[in-house]
Amino acid sequence: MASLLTHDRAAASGIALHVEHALQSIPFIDIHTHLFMPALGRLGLWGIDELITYHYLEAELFRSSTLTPEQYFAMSKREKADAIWQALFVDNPPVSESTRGVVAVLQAFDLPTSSPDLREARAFFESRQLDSHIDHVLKLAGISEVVMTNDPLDPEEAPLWERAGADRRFHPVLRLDRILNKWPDHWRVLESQGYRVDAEASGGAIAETRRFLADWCKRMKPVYMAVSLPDTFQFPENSLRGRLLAEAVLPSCREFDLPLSTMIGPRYQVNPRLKLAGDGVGKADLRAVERLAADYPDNRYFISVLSRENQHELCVYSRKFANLMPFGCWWFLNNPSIVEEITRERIEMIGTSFIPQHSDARVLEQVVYKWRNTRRTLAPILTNSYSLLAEDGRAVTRADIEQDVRRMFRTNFERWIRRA
Ligand code: RAT
Ligand code: ZN
Repeated sequence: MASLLTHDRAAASGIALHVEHALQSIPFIDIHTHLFMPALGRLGLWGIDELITYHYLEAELFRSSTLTPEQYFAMSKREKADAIWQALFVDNPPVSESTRGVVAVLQAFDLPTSSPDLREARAFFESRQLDSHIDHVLKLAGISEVVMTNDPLDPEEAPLWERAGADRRFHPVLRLDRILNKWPDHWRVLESQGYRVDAEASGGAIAETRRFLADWCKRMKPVYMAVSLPDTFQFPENSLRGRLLAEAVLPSCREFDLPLSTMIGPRYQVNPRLKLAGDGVGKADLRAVERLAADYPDNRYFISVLSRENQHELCVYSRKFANLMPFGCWWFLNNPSIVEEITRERIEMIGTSFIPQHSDARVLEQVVYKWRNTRRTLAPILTNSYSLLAEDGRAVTRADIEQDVRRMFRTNFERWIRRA
C-alpha cells in the first residue's frame, strides 16, 4: 500500500517524468568496457556473430545443447554463432538477460528477432561502415564516450600503440592483470622491451617496472590504471603481487595522478574447458580494500566487487574512506533483480556518490541493450527515492534530478580522473 501510494504521488508530482527525462537526455560515460577504438584495428569486436558468441552466451549454450565445449571450440566463428542461435534463440525463448540483450539489439536495428537463421542480420552488419556505425551505436545507447581496457603486454595490442592516435569517443586504460597476477609468465616481455626485470621482481626490478608504467602512461595517456583481482586477494601481502602493487603501481598512480580501478572477486577458470566463459565468483575479504584505502590516502580507487555478498561491506567502507568510488554491477551481477538491490542499497548508504553502472561490453552493439536495461532498472529506483524524500518534506526539482543523474553517470567519473 505504502509503495503504491508513493508511486501514485510520484506520477502526480511529475517526479517519474523528470527522472525518465534526465535518464534519457543526459549522455552517460561508459567507464569500463572491452571495446577498442578503430585505430586498434581488429581488436574491436562488432556485428552479429560476435554478439551471439559473447562468452556470457557461451556459458549458457552448454545448458541447452548436447555439444561439448571441445566440439564447440573447434568450430568456426560462424558455426559457433549458428549453434548458439539454434539452442538459445530458436529451440528456446531467449529469456535470460544475455539472450534478451541480443533480441533488443536486433530490434534496435529493425532486424527480425525470431528468424530461423542469421542471414538477414549478417547481411545488415556487413553493409555497415565501422566509423559511422560506432557513432550510430553510441547515440542509440545514449553514451558520449566509452573507456577501453588496454593491455601493454598483449602481443597483439602493444605494437599498435606505436602509431595509434587519440579518438575522442574512446579513452585508454592501462590494464595491469598480466603484471600483477601473472608476473612469472610475463616478466620476460618487459625484459624484451628493454626493462631490467627478473623472475623475482627483485632489487632494481621495481624501479624498472615503474619506468615501464611511466613510459606507457606517456604513450597511452590512460584515464586510470586497472586490475582484476581474485576472490582470494589479500593486501598487504609479502608476495610478488603485493610488492608490485605497493611499490610500483600505487606510487605510479600518485605520480601521474591516476586512479586505480580494482575489480575484485572472480575465481579464475573454475571450468577451464569453457575458456573465457570458465571463470566463477567467490566472496572476497574486503579488509584488503580497507588497507588500500587507509594506508594510501593519496591514492584514489574505482572499485567493483563481483560477489553479491560483498556489496553491503563495500558501501560501509565507502562511508569510511572518501578515496573509494564504488562502480558498476559487474558481470554476474548485471541482472535487473540484483542491480536493483545493489543500487537501492548504495543510494540509501552513500547517496549519489557512486557510479551505478558500466557496460563491460566486449562487442560494440552490446552497449545498446546494456544501457537501455540500466535506464529501465534505474528509473523506478530513483523515482522512489525522490518520492520518499518528498513525503518526508523536501520536494525535488527537475534541476535537482538532472544534477544527480549527471553526477552519477558523468561527473563522479570526470572528477575522479581530474577532468571536472
Ligand atoms: O565481464 C567480463 O567480460 C569478464 O570476462 C571480465 O573481462 C571482466 O569484466 C574484467 O574486466 O576482468
Ligand atoms: Zn571487464
